[in-house]
Amino acid sequence: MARRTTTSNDRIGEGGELHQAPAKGEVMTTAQGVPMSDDQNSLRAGERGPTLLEDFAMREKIFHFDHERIPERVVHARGYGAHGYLECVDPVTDLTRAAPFARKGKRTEAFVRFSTVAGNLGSPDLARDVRGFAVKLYTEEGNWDLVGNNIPVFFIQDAMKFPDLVHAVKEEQDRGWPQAQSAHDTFWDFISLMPESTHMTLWQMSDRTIPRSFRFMEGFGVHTFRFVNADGESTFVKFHWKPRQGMQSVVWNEAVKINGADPDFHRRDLYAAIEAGDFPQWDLGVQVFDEAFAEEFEFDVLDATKLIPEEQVPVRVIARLTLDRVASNVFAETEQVAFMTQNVVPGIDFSDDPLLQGRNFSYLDTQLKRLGSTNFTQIPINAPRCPVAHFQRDGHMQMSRQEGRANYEPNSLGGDERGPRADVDNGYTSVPREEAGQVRRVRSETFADHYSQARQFWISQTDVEQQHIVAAYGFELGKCEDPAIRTRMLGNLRNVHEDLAQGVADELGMPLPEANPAAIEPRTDLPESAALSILRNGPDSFAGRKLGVLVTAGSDGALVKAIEDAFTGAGALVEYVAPAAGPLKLKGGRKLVPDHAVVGAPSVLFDAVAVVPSAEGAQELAGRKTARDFVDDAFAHQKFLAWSADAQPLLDAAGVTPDDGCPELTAGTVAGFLAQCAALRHWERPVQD
Ligand code: HDE
Repeated sequence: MARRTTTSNDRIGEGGELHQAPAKGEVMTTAQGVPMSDDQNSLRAGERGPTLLEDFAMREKIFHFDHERIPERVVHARGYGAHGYLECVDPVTDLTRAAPFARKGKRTEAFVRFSTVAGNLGSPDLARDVRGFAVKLYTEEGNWDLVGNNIPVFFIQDAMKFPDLVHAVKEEQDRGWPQAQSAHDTFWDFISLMPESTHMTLWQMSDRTIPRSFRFMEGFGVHTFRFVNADGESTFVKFHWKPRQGMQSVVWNEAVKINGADPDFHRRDLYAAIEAGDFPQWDLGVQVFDEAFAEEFEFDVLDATKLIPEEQVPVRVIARLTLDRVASNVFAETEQVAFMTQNVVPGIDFSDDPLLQGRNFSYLDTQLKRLGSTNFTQIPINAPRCPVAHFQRDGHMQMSRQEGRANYEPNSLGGDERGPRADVDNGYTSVPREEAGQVRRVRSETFADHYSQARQFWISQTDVEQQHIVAAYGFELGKCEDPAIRTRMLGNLRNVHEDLAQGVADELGMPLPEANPAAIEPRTDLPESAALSILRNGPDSFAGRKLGVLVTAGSDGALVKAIEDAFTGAGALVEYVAPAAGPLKLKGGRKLVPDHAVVGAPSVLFDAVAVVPSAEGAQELAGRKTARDFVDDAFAHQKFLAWSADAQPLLDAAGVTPDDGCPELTAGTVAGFLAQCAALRHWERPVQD
């Protein structure tokens, strides 16, 4: 029932309890539809006597409540979803007959779920972790799920090792911690013994795993798939999601603090952006290549620990994804949505990537375990939007009243009694392909180079990004209790790049060990790839970002208005932070209701800050730790920090000496501040840790 205040139709019961009248004439019922007369009191014998077994209404209510939880996802438990659509911008009918790409402007309904991997359902959003990027497309030829991540490579090459990887990263079994973290012994123990994981750990230790929000990260299908056209011709394809908002991450110290200040930071961000009409968008791009390219490429295109540099096979944008509607019920939609890699449609097919093959096997099991019935495809969020007709029958929670007489095929009954038949010409057909070889448990030699692309990733990063990677390895390995794990990991990193290994060794205060033996001598000739860097692919404006404005009673109303107009005019969000949550009056008379009290809104929640208190307000804030931290953290996190002359005492108390990223604000300098903010961070400011 909707929350509301009491109305004249509400009644007070004999015990003084409130009985609310129904909204919109809607009467509360039991699950069987029986109207309820009382939702406050159980049925009892005598005013102070025992509750009766006869109370079917209470029994039913509590029975249902007791069974509300379903098992969370074994990985990717923590996630958040939204609805939207995919719009074709470049029909590629020569490459694929997949329905979404049939013609320019064609829209296909979509549901997307973003997630972290390791943490449980209630874990914080800013854990250092890979993000899931799972897209369900409800095409007219069935559901197509692209169940990807925000990193284009993976930790392992063969599905056989997935349970080991997940066991290693999850809480340690003998102690039950740490939650949502890879910074512990079992994870790095496993990784240090798995050279094939090295490339992925470079991505994992980069800022890719602490995204500013889901809106500002890339997504990847990871595996090589196939496109198949109407003539049955196939090509290989890799899928990319490119955020039209540009890429952006936070810094580690900030991530740690966001987790405390707002553990729901990412889900709140997505919800708020969509509700504000600032719909996030991604370009869907494809790298298309043929068998000949696959043969000549330096690595095996079936190896999920490798990527194909965009410089080698450019990304062609074919569609645009827009998220324009939040889920109306998180359990019904985000929790019950069942993604499966094996959900493909005519025009899409698999490659022999052993990780993908294993996934295709796995995802059906997990849905049965979590959703409890083979009929999970009938839950509205999972149900295809096109007609469904088959002879699958019955099972728990069957919602479909399948009509007609025959529930088998072949049958000879006529008319509607007969039921559906397969369509030889247009039904889904797997690409005919030759497969041969001995049946063996084996890893192809072509998968054996574990370090060359890791090195390519490293040399493609800017200095700032390299420093962050070194610091992240230092932090994570520093959390390991067993020194042998650190040594082994450093031995792996020596195979990637000496600067990286030395940097991490310095962070750990350890000497560099010998390089670990490598199955194949790492290559040093792979060129830099600009596409691998976040900072080289950032936004060109502050649109979609959030400015935190620290105000007090008596702040200069004209200056506050100039800031608000400039930033909201540029598509940014402005939120006000004040000493307390109650309304205050600015100089000039405007009454302002702040969005936050400073105690609950540290500057980590904003992309840039403006500190514009009154002179008196600045004195008062200078005496408050939360206000000093607001300023100090913004500065330490290399944010743009603008201030009015009256703010000086607060800056002094916070120990901040303004640099080029800290312009003094007057009505005339607001535009310059806004322009500066497009760079998102003043990376030139020395790091403080
Ligand atoms: Fe998953 N994965 N995975 N995975 N995965 C699941 O399915 C699995 C892998 C990914 O928002 C589970 O419904 C195996 C790679 C995402 O609901 C489970 C293997 C990639 C999501 C499962 C992999 C992913 C999942 C858990 C190795 C990136 C969340 C709950 C062979 C390309 C989807 C569920 C959502 C979820 C198994 C490897 C991405 C258990 C066995 C590689 C984004 O079925």
